[in-house]
Amino acid sequence: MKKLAIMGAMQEEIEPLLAYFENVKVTEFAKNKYYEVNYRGLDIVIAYSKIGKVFASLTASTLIEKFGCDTLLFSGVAGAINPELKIGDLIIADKLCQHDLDITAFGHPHGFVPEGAVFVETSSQLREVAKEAANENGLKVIEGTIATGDQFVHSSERKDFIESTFKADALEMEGASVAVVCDALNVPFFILRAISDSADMDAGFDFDEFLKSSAKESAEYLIKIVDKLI
Ligand code: 3QA
Repeated sequence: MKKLAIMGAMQEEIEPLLAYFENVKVTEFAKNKYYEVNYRGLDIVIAYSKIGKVFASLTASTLIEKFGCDTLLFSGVAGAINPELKIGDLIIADKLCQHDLDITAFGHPHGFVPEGAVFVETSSQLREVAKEAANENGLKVIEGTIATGDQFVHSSERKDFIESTFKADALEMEGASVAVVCDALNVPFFILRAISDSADMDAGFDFDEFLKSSAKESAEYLIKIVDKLI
């Protein structure tokens, strides 16, 4: 690994990282800010994309193609589907899908378009390092499927659809698009999230309440993983 990308979607998701690293150099590009640091000899570029798949794809592509990052780690929050996941719990994606990608009118499964795939897998090496870091620090992490779509899910109907269609454990709005970009550009990546809500009726309320604390859980664990990668 020569240069590491760390991304989030919202400012709150990368704030704890920017607070942790020192001597941050800011570069503006494509209406966004990129934060470059050197941490224990490793060059790292940090950015938040703004919400949703389009912005996340732009940022992931920029981190790789413009800044030359060759590994990408995502840190942020997610809505829980798997009832084992409570607010503050950590999930690392083994694979991701786009729950709102729908050309079923032509007989294709949900989440599929020609020459694509329903699921994109994350790097098993990075997952192994993440699991070691979790063990060493006494953290419980669930490994599972994350479903991504351009919707803040706050109803049991939508949640049940995503659960039954993709067997997803958690949902959010960026992971799968980052996965598609990294997979296409051959960059090993992982998607880490801490639960902020349960994507149900109370989701809006819970999200506002737990965004900061859950984003911090995710970021603190991510730093432990980075320490192991160095
Ligand atoms: C939600 C953030 C988006 O980047 C996806 C949080 C947590 N719970 C979710 C849920 N459904 C979908 N995604 C999530 N992130 C953006 S809306 C709030 C914006 O506040 C993961 C996620 N239930 C803006 C203040 O006006």
